[in-house]
Amino acid sequence: MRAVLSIGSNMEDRRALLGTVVDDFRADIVAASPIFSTPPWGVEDQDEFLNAVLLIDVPGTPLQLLRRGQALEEAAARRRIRHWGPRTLDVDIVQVVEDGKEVLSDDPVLTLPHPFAHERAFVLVPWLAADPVAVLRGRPVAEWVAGLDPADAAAIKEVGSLL
Ligand code: A4P
Ligand code: MG
Repeated sequence: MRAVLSIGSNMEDRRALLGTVVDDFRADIVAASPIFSTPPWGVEDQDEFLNAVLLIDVPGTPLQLLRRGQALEEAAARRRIRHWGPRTLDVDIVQVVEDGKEVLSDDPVLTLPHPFAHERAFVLVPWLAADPVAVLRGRPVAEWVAGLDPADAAAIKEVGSLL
């Protein structure tokens, strides 16, 4: 199964926290974006995030992958205080592709593709950097990026390497 992970942090040692995800998935990583600094989306009165995107090939089911990401969030001592609020580590599954087809799910436990990915510059810009030919909801990610508000896209700034 091929999956696209969006990882983010806006608390504590953000680079080290993103690094815990890289370490856990090291054997599965197909491609990785650089690290980007991104203005907070949704809830704006919080610190800047660091975000990145990983392409991975992993065994198991999408639900097992969700649990693996949640274990990393737990390990980062993540507290769910506020929806869309500050977090030590967020691991979201943006997309799963099985047998060349995008897996679709409207289950609230695991919604696929991620319901907001196509409108989030902090997901789309890193994803395009990791995979220039990526497709989301049948449309090239390059086109989703081109359709973003230019100010939102320009606010996503590369700040270093993830790997
Ligand atoms: N869930 C359903 N589908 C998925 C999926 N595809 N991937 C469920 C991951 N989880 C999924 O998530 C709530 C529930 O979503 C989980 O129990 C899971 O079963 P959560 O992470 O516990 O709660 P949350 O973070 O408050 O909500 P949510 O919806 O995950 O928030 P988002 O969408 O992750 O947004 N701005 C910038 N610049 N960068 C960011 O990374 N992140 C957020 C959080 C807001 N603003 C941001 C960023
Ligand atoms: Mg999340």
